[in-house]
Amino acid sequence: MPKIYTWDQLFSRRQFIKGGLAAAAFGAAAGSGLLQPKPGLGDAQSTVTSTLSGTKYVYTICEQCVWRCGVIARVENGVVRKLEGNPDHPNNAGKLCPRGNAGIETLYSPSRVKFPLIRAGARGSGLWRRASWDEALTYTAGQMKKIKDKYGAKAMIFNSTDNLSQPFFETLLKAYGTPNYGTQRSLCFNSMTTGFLYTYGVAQPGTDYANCNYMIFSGRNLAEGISNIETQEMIDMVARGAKVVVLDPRFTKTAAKAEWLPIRPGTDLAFFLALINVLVNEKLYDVKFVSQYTQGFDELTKEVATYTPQWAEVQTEIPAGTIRRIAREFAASAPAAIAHPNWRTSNFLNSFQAERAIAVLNALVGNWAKPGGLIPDQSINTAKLGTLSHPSYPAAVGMRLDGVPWQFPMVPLAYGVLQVMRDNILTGKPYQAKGWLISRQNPVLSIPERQKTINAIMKLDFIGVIDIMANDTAYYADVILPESSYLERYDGLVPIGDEIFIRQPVIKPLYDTKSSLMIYKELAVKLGLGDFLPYQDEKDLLVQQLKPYTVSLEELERKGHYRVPNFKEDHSKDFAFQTSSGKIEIASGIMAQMGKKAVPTWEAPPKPGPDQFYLLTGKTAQHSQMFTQDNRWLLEIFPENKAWLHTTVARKLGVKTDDEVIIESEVGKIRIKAYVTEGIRPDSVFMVGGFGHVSKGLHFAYGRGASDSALHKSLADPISGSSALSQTFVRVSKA
Ligand SMILES: Nc1nc2c(c(=O)[nH]1)N[C@H]1C(S)=C(S)[C@@H](COP(=O)(O)OP(=O)(O)OC[C@H]3O[C@@H](n4cnc5c(=O)[nH]c(N)nc54)[C@H](O)[C@@H]3O)O[C@H]1N2
Ligand SMILES: Nc1nc2c(c(=O)[nH]1)N[C@H]1C(S)=C(S)[C@@H](COP(=O)(O)OP(=O)(O)OC[C@H]3O[C@@H](n4cnc5c(=O)[nH]c(N)nc54)[C@H](O)[C@@H]3O)O[C@H]1N2
Ligand code: SF4
Ligand SMILES: [Mo]
Repeated sequence: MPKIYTWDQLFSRRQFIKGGLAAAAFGAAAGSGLLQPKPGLGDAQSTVTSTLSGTKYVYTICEQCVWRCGVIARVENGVVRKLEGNPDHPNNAGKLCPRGNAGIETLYSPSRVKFPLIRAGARGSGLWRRASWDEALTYTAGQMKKIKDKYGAKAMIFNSTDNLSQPFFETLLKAYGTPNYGTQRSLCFNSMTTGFLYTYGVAQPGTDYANCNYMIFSGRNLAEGISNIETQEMIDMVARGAKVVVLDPRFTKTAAKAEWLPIRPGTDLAFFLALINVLVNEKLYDVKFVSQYTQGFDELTKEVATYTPQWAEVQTEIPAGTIRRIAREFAASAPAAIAHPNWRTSNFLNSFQAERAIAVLNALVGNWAKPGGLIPDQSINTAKLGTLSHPSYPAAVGMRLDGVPWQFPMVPLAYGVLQVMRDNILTGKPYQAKGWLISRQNPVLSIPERQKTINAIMKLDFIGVIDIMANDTAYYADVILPESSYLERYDGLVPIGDEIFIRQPVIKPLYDTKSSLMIYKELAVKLGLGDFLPYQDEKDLLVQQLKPYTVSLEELERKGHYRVPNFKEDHSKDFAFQTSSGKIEIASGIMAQMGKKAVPTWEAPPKPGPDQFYLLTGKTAQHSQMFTQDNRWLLEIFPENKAWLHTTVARKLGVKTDDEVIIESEVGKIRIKAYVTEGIRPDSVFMVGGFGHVSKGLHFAYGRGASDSALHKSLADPISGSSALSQTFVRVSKA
């Protein structure tokens, strides 16, 4: 009879300290206090001395979020002591954010899953038994085969969020033959990428901060929703005196560096339509650029005629005079002026229209491919890796459970609609899903209506999770395949511009864990699909990726990056817009074809009822997504989320900062501490997402703060599939 462990036994600190290697590492790096002062790199002399005494510096890539900054790890006698930013890396130019610095704690965390686990009690009961890798993979493959044989490959769903080895996960799911793949995109940027795709034929144009003199952000908080180098560039922009405007119902750290416009949630579209109205009426647009590169201007002129600044003032609560002034300032700075595409624009169902208006506004001032403007498709000018040849994929048979394209004909296939996929596990329509394999994603906390996600999991025959820790989704899994942390493993190589970067182990794995590259490979072998991932081990794969180049893997490991010689940028296609007309589509061909208004148009967002508030969500600089809330170093500087309430609202409720409040929506109810501030509109409540974990396997995060995903309604924009995370209205009362 195998020994059965509870989560407490598996992950208690006492248990952890008993483990030999782990104990050494824990004692050295994590210490007894919550936040051990981080060891400094030291001066040149001590560096030399310590090199003699077993110190090494290893180049690698951060994975405390999705941004992929360059890291130099200082390792002393097998213990990681310090992570520094790699000054030669274009994503961060030598700087790490708080989360990057705290990566050591991710490595040495007692919440790590240290060996494969198979569920030994009811789902979510927290009872597990240790399994060997062979047993865990055989079990996983067995379940997946059974589902495929009985119900077809389509009954198995694969999920993962952006990561370096994601292409190999995608290979596995295509080889398996399912049409069902869920990423985070519809919770994140679908309205932006779809809006820009349907205007420019480019989903994510870049932004030239270095030369830009006027930037408008709407719902983008770069100072806290960090994109490392972009955050640095934005700060540099402010420092050199360029103008930044921030539309946000909340006084963010970015707003503090800018002209802050506390816009009414959901009305950014009205603001941008009014800017377009002023540009058109006052002939402030780039006439030559518009006639040469765009189509649909006349239709736009008619549409925006009524979207005056006075009209927009009523919607947005931003004075008409301010709107008109900003339109004029923006045009005067053009083409070195950008209405930023933003990022997590999944705020309202009308966010797609807002993004289309933003895309069109940029086109009107002709900032495309100009200094200080939007930068065309950067993927063209990126070094190419060697590819692996494999058999052709089987046809993926069946309708997609996320409704693309049968319910969402305009959502690009690659983006999907994750929240609808989850809903259809529950409805069983158009067919019943039976299995879910999830890698590097935490849908229990990231998809709106948390309880629905848990119910969906309970309905399945099988759920397998690949994670480094006992996160919420893993807590409900039948099998956990533990990945080595990013400081212990290789991943696929990363080309950026003319350079190729490597993630490599800075120490050997502390536990019985594997890289996802090998987990996918070994799972593929057990499924009889080994030929699709044709590498023996990680190094073999990396050598194949480097095949087009003369550099050896050893040299890449030593230097951390490789610059492709004689790399020439290709700008010949900058103005070859991949739209149906070949032009920038102010009037979108695809919108017209689908019987919708082709130019950006006003869609009124719903408003909260009396005694209700908009519920806003977002990031804080000290945490990543649904992941770092267990990291003790980060908890030291941001211990829990609180509900932001405006002073007048708090007074009315009789609530002070740190008093508990009850927040209730149509779908859920939570209890959370209040944070009373002038920095939010009186009609809104804000919470940082990612807290309120349900997994008892998370030592430090369990029971901290509350999850707004328990309150969020599930919505999906019919055009982009975007999830509308600000379109939930709540009631607040004193607890
Ligand atoms: N530190 C840190 N950095 C991160 C991440 C992280 O988790 N932590 N995550 C990364 C990821 S995946 C993403 S997508 C980005 C997200 O980066 P951002 O999109 O910049 O950040 P968010 O905080 O998600 O949302 C920004 C703001 O939108 C505001 N908002 C809500 N509704 C509305 C509205 O209707 N109109 C307007 N104008 N504003 C509104 C919120 O108040 C919030 O301040 O950050 C990335 N960087
Ligand atoms: N309430 C609310 N909901 C949101 C948002 C919000 O602001 N508020 N933001 C939305 C946005 S913008 C996004 S992008 C999504 C993100 O939502 P998800 O993609 O679900 O969230 P992540 O936190 O990125 O999930 C990462 C998972 O990977 C695990 N992990 C971390 N490192 C590794 C590793 O090296 N290997 C493996 N295998 N696993 C690892 C973590 O433990 C965690 O379980 O959430 C969306 N949902
Ligand atoms: S932005 Fe911060 S957490 Fe993200 S990769 Fe860079 S250093 Fe790491
Ligand atoms: Mo995101």
